[in-house]
Amino acid sequence: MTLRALIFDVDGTLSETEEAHRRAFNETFAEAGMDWHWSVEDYTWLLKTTGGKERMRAFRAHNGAAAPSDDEIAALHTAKTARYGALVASRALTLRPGVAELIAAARAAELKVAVATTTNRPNVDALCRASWGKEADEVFDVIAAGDEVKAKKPAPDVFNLAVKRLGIDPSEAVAFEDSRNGVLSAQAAGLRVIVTPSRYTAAEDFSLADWVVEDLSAANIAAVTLLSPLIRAA
Ligand code: XBP
Ligand code: MG
Repeated sequence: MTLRALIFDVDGTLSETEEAHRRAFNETFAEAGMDWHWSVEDYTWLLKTTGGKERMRAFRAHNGAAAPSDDEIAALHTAKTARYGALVASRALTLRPGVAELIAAARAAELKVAVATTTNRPNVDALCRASWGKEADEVFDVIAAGDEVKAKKPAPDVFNLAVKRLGIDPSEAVAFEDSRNGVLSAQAAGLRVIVTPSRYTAAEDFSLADWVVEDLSAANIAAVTLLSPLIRAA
């Protein structure tokens, strides 16, 4: 098997974005005059539902309420995306350790780099502009994001789409994730997965992951690379 591509999740993997998402949701709810406010505790369980619109629908169901309607949720989500984009543009976030270096090293080694994320494409664009000073399609060869697929993680659809756009076999790529839903999604698409747990996912069960490392710093990547043949032979 030849390694030809690295496929990255965005939220929690490239950057600790979820507090910015939570703030954008809460500011949007306040602006709309709603009594919704998501605490860190609320958001920890709400994150198990991937996708912003899906998450709002999950909260509506939790409240046993009929409002807001799906159309209102779609409009709230558009407003939330604008707020999140402005937050990211104000340089509220940084990339996690080793991310920029790993992507640069992959490019230098002529590996393809891709994104497979639940978040919407404008959020990927905003993070790339703020973190790399470049458009997302200059940083990544392939981007599969948000509503491009019908079923979000843990369904394999978004990783399947990234693999298809890369024109490779899933055995030729490795996925990088921070959540259990992401691991299930990548593995269902036939990918091996390296997990870097994030602030909101640290307590999740990663026993199914191929590797778990604290972050993507060079020492951790070197250890994964060095030890993988041994692990496989065992
Ligand atoms: C993280 C998510 C996203 C964001 C919100 O998924 O679940 O839904 O919290 O993004 P991943 P949107 O780590 O796979 O990117 O509001 O744009 O849906
Ligand atoms: Mg994630």
